[in-house]
Amino acid sequence: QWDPNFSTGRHSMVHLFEWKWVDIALECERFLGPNGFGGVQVSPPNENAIITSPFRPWWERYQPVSYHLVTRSGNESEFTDMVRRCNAAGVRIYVDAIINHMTGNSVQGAGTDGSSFDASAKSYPAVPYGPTDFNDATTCPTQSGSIEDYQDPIQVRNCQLSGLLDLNQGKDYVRQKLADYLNKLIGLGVAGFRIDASKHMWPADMKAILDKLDNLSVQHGFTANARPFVVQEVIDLGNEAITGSEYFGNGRVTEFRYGMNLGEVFRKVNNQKLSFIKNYGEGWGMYAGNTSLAFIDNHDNQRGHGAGGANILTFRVAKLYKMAQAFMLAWPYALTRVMSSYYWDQNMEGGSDKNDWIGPPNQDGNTLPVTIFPNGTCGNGWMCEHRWRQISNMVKFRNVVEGTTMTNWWDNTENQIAFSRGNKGFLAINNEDRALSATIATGLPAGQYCDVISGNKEGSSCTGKTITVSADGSVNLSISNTEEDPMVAIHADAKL
Ligand code: LAG
Ligand code: CA
Repeated sequence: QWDPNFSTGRHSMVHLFEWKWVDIALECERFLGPNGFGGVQVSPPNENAIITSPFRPWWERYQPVSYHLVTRSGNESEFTDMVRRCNAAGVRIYVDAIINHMTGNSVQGAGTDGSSFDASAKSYPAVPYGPTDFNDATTCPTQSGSIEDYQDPIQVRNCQLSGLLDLNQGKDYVRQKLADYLNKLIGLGVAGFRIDASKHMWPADMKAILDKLDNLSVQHGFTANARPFVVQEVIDLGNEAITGSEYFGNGRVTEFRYGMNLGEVFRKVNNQKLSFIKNYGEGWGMYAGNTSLAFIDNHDNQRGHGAGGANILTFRVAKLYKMAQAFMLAWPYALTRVMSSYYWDQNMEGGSDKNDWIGPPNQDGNTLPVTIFPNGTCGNGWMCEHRWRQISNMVKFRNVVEGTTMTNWWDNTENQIAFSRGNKGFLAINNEDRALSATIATGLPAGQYCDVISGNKEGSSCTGKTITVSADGSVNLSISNTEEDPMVAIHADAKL
């Protein structure tokens, strides 16, 4: 299903990576709800392996032990309370569902809920799964049991990804266990799923699992017969045997080229220029917007995992990052997801980060709370990009301009661009090494507007720049390249 089931007037989601459920509940009530966010992608809520070497990496949560809802983000009652409170605040919850595999193939011990498991015996009694529930030499054609050739779809689906024990979703028993887990979450009020490692499951098996899912919970405010939202994580850069389009029938697909190409454009690598993105999206060979999820970075590629490479923009290059986020949120393409990260010290050696495993801010493995400073930024190592004014105000912009098309494209043939969204909104970006100075059509009614990049509209005044749209709908813009944020955004709800 492609529709995120947002409540009315909301059009973007945020990934609160590694946040605790108690903090997400608070964030829905104090920030996300009031600021027009539609939903939250949460970290995997099911029991995972406890990895101690390295110490409690973020990626231990991608090694399931059972479907008990106990992790370092919280327990089942905290999860239940979070979903209820977020729904009440108008914010949906989407679960990162790890259903391709269980733990690494040689780990054993106890998971985050104390359940024992032994990967070498393919034994997960708390589900329970046993040896016959996994792919083996009869289904995976490689000697090693691992994926060796990404041009062979059978290997990619039936062999082990990164040495993770690969479930056989061809078996009805496995399908039912997975569906039971997802249905439990639906019963608690979640609105849908990000399906991890979707490329590594057969689209028909995925469909068989999704067909077993219940409708969304009417008690939690969903309309009758609403189906769970699905975004399938498929890394498809166009050079493998498997394409994301094989999965469109099941739901949306992650569009990894979106953030990768946009990173190159804003960094001006390979002679890329902002003026080239006037047909960004389908015009660049990406998936149709109504079947895709767009994002600038995700939890993998912001630390060199997954796909996208070194040009991915993250909070570390804040100026470019905010410009790219503003473009994405203003641009009429796809469903948009904003990343919200925690800080870690990088240790780059030979182009890769030796610290790419570091888990969330913690004390002895217990995740620290997200604290909020009086100015609205976050403490304890939480980056909270979604709270950066330039980003949260563009989430609001996207809500305001929903339903309009892109009009009045303007560029200087290089790295200065501007465009409107019908008569509702206007964005200009200067990524040049010199000032932008031009008179540009905005499509907006004449009047004074608050620039939501440099400030907020408070009452009838603006804490940032005031922008005047003249009688003919044009604006006389001058944006210095040395500004903290060399861009301007105005919209109908920011009229003074
Ligand atoms: C994903 N999408 O398809 C996730 O977005 C990604 O974060 C997951 O990998 C991956 N699929 C499997 O769910 C992450 C880390 C891996 C990590 C894995 C399992 O990127 O580095 O593998 O989670 O924890 C780790 C080690 C490997 C080892 C493996 C098994 O890094 O060296 O082979 O565990 O022991
Ligand atoms: Ca698989």
